[in-house]
Amino acid sequence: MADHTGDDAVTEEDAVDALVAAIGPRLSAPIAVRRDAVLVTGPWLGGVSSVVAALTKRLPKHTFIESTDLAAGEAPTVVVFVVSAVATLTESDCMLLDAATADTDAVIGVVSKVDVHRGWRDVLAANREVLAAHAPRYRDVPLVGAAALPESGKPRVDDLVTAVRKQLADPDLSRRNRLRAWEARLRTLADRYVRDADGAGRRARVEALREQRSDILRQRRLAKSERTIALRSQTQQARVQLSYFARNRCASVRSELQEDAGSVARRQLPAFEADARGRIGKVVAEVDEGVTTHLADVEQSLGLTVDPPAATALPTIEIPAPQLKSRRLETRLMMLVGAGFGLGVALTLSRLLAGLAPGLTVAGAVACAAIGLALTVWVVGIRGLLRERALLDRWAGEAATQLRSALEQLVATRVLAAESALTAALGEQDEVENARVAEQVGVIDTELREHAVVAARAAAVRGREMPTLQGALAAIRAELGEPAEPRSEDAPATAEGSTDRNRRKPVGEHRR
Ligand SMILES: Nc1nc2c(ncn2[C@@H]2O[C@H](COP(=O)(O)OP(=O)(O)OP(=O)(O)O)[C@@H](O)[C@H]2O)c(=O)[nH]1
Ligand SMILES: [Mg+2]
Repeated sequence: MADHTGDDAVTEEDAVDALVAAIGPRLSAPIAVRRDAVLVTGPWLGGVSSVVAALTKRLPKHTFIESTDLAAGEAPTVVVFVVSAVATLTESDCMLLDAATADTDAVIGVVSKVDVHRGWRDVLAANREVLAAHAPRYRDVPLVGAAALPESGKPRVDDLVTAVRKQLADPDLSRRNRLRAWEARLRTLADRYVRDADGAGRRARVEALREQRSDILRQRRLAKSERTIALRSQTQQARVQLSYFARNRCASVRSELQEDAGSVARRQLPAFEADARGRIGKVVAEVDEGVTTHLADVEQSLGLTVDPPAATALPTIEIPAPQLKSRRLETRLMMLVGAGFGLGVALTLSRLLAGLAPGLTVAGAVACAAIGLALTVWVVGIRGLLRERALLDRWAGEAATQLRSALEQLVATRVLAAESALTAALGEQDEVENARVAEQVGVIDTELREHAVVAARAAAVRGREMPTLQGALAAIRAELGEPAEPRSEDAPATAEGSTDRNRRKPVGEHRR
């Protein structure tokens, strides 16, 4: 730089550093390294390269570079921002300008290609308004028109050269640039404190955790009631189906036995009872087995394992043997009636025979008596058999009734036992599930508490560091001649603090 020595610049920068250090001794200095060069930059196709070429030609003692020549962490001494005169500045152009001038206070705005755009003065005036509205620091930025590479004639860059010379000759340049670099640095720090305390990412995570937590608890409650209902309805259904099965088997054994009793022959009479008892025993075993199978299915469908019930003796049907040979009085009466009937038949026959063949009296009488006797024996026998069949029929009916009540009791007892065993197993499984869910919720709660602690810590850091930062920023702005407008971070700082407190509270509330 022609107009001041490097030593001067260092002294001025030190003075600025001392000013900030007086307010915040622990504030870390800007990291940007000042490069003795003029940065020419601007939006795409604005005419940057042409301006660099023209300026290099006109001011050969100075270095003019494009943004690609600038290493990371380097800051130029002056920024020349070139936009075409074809249109006014857009919001994205302003953002590009902000980025280029973050650490450099000296800025010159150039409206290029003025040789072809006749209305460039209007564009320039409009740009001035846009810049002033964008940020106070651009209010007094020098704006010039230029044609670095006109379609015809000589380049028109005199105004630009004058403006660049003036900026480079400004004795205050180093100080202003250092102040601007400090401002950028402090703003970054303040933004970081606000961002940390605000913690958008953390807040999203906390939201997600809360949702997950209530999901887990809700699902647990739902699963529990679903399983209880399933158990109740399945056992209820088992009770109904098994009772129906038992009654059905009873009814069919009753009709079988009664059918047999109705057609039993005299020879089979003694075996009937034993046979019937055998069949009844089989039905009891069959129903018992049916109950076992059905209950095992219920267990399986509920996904529960239950210890098999202690083997209990099958119910026995206690019914006295049928009274087949007892009623003597009735037998005697039957004999008497039968004898009368036989005698009657014998007498009628002998009369008839005497009328037809009078010669055969003796032989006829003997034959008639024999026929009468045979009829008597037959009638008495048939009557006895019918009576015994009726007895057996009644006996079978009673036995079936007893069987039915015994089976109903069997079903009721076994289903009840199974229900209580299943309920107990369900209770155990619930315990295990509860423990698992409690562990999951515990992990979530721990993370929520950690987030709350981190948020509180970040808010505390912001609360502690912000006043110093803002004091330093205000001092720097005053030095740069800018209004000390209240920064947008101030307002949310306290509001956020209280929000954080409110947010933390439910973590404890949720813990049950
Ligand atoms: N009429 C006229 N055209 C110009 C002028 N300056 C540059 N141009 C034209 O504008 C176009 C872009 O010029 P550059 O200097 O390459 O612009 P740049 O901003 O470096 O472009 P990129 O690096 O491609 O973004 C070229 O076609 C130039 O001929 C000027 O003063 N007048
Ligand atoms: Mg270029």
